[in-house]
Amino acid sequence: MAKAKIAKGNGKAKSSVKKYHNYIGGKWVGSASGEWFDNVNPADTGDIVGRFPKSNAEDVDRAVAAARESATRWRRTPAPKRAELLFRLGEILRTNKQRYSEEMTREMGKVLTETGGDVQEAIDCTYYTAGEGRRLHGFTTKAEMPDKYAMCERQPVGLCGLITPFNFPMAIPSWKLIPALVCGNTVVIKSGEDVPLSTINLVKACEEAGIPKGVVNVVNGFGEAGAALVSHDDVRLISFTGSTDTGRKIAEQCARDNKIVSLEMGGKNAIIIMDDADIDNAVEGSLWGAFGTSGQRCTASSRLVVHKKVYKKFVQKLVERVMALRVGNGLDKKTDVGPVINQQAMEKILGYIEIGKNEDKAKLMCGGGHLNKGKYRNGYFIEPTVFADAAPGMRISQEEIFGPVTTIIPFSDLDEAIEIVNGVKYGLSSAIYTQDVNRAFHAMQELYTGICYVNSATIGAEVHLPFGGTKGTGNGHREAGTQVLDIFSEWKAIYVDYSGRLQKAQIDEVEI
Ligand code: UN1
Repeated sequence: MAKAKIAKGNGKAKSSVKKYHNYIGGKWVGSASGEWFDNVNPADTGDIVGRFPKSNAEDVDRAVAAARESATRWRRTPAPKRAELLFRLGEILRTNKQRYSEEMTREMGKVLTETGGDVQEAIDCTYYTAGEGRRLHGFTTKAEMPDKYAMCERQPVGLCGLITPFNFPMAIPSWKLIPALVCGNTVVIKSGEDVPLSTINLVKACEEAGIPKGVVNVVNGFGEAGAALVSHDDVRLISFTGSTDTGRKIAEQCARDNKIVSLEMGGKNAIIIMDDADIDNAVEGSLWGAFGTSGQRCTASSRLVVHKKVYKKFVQKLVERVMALRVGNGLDKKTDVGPVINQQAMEKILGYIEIGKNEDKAKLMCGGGHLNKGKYRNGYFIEPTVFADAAPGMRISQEEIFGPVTTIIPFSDLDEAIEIVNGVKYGLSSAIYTQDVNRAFHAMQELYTGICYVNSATIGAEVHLPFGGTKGTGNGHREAGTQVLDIFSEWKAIYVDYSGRLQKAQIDEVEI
């Protein structure tokens, strides 16, 4: 996934711009350095959404100290009681869904229906995961010695550092925060620098729900704050979603410090369209999978692998639909595709379009341009772009672009298609359109990804199923579902000997 590295802002900020704060130990505070950064609307860079504290290691230190201080009380709060507060949080999120969605579109760019979906995903995650407060099942088993009891239970891992990206500004923080809390951990969140307001909205809701001071802390800022969190001695776990480059550095640091680390990084997801597919349905799915969120999803359908027998028809229908997409400000109800997140992302995406045209020499079917005139002049807009006749090894077929660009690759036999889909360094999501149950099951078995869809695009994961990928996408963990509990809790095996004497497992003979 692409990750912003530069501060947004065009110097037009006025003193009337609203200031937001870090949340540390239950207090809303500025940064230790007194510095601020602007959160700019990517559809209109003259619109400053808010001003946020630019935090450094000192702010992180204070947030970690607050999280440490509240750890024992929170850990000892019974899990069903922790969950009650989370259910209350779910209610607050539901009540404010509209406002959160509008503010999210303003800071992030994606269209209102999608930011509504983002907030809804946070609501779903909160209700679903809060339910775990009354489960968090352990198990009992039989001990090998008489008069001895054996059982296993989950315990919190401790202090968690959560580092979140820009593309799902409330959903992804909730995927990390809610399970961390239900398991009894305290947290410090480093918000995504392009979308800090949605994290602040989530955390204000936590405050309103009555989650005790110090349990949830937020520092806003850039890589400096993130790096300080990752290397802090009192942080036990880092959960990160973002670019593969940053993820690798985090993993290296965590390995040196022996911290638990969960990573969710890039994707180069593909849809297979078989010759027996319902072509209109496959076109709809491809359009949504490739251009929803302006292609800025880890799960975006950035490759369409199409059977030669239906290739011409599919390409023609898809291109027709792509050319009709309306690009614009996500707050405008008529917009289909919003801007990309910032200047750096835009340059990277336009760079890949150049690679597609020149180095790779794929066929540009539509789009390819930077929209920078008229209503587009103050935003980061790119025309929805389709490349066809691409080879599987081309850079545009292999590397994550994270923008409104998709690449069509022809094939002639299902196993060849599966090889193409699996032939990248990532393994997040895959899909197949076919009416043939045998082909569908063969693909479900052979596609080596963490998520797989049949007759649907590569996006649209639901919160009660595990989310994550194979190979370069992650490091073996899964968020969401009940599987996420394995990130935020550790198993404790407990033996109770009620024989009243020393019994040596593996050594004493037991009379039968
Ligand atoms: C992402 O792709 O970065 O599956 C997260 C989906 C969303 C989450 C996507 N529920 O499309």
